[in-house]
Amino acid sequence: MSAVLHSIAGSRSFRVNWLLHELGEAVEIVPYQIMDGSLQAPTFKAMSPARRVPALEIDGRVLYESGAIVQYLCETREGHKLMPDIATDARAEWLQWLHYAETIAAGIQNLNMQHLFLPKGWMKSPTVMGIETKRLAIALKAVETALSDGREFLLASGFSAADVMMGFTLESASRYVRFDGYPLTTAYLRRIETRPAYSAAQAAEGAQQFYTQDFYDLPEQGP
Ligand SMILES: N[C@@H](CCC(=O)N[C@@H](CS)C(=O)NCC(=O)O)C(=O)O
Repeated sequence: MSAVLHSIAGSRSFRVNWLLHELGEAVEIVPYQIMDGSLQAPTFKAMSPARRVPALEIDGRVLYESGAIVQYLCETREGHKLMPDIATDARAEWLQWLHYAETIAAGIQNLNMQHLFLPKGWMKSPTVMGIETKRLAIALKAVETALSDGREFLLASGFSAADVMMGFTLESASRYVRFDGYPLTTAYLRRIETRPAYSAAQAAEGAQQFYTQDFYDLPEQGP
């Protein structure tokens, strides 16, 4: 039976979608939308207590935290090179990147709230937007620094599920932070986008649901 992925196109569920494609595992995608109330449906709430995507029905269980799902898939599937051996330096580094992707995603989420979802201008805070943009720019520097030794992916050993966790996250980050200052990260992003499983996952979920602009500038600060 194929896995069932509850998903919003262009959200963190892309990580799971992409990884399943990297693993060559069949997935049925159930689409939701961020603002139409579909995440509040009782059937979905029963699967995802925070009413967020991704939620994945797989192997007779439901999992609803993207990093945990990525690690679960790597640990339970065989014949791939997406996770280094346990108790190695590379595994420690892999785990750190897996979770660091959420540090970056949290910044994006805060900026999405300010720029995209707060419905009235008076609800938005230019101060919070400025601080969150700066914090995101700082968090992104860790990726640029890691790539500065010439490695092509987050781990020196090559492409792994850590890149899957980071991939969609960087694409969204580039809507808020100018990537001119991050040339290695820009090249890395282009590299991961050329993976066939990345394009196949994008085709499977359809157009992203969040952004109508390539870049969101900070609003003018008052007095
Ligand atoms: N840490 C969770 C975060 C999940 C999350 O916040 N998902 C967002 C989409 S990227 C969502 O469903 N948001 C809906 C909402 O906040 O109402 C994970 O990585 O799975």
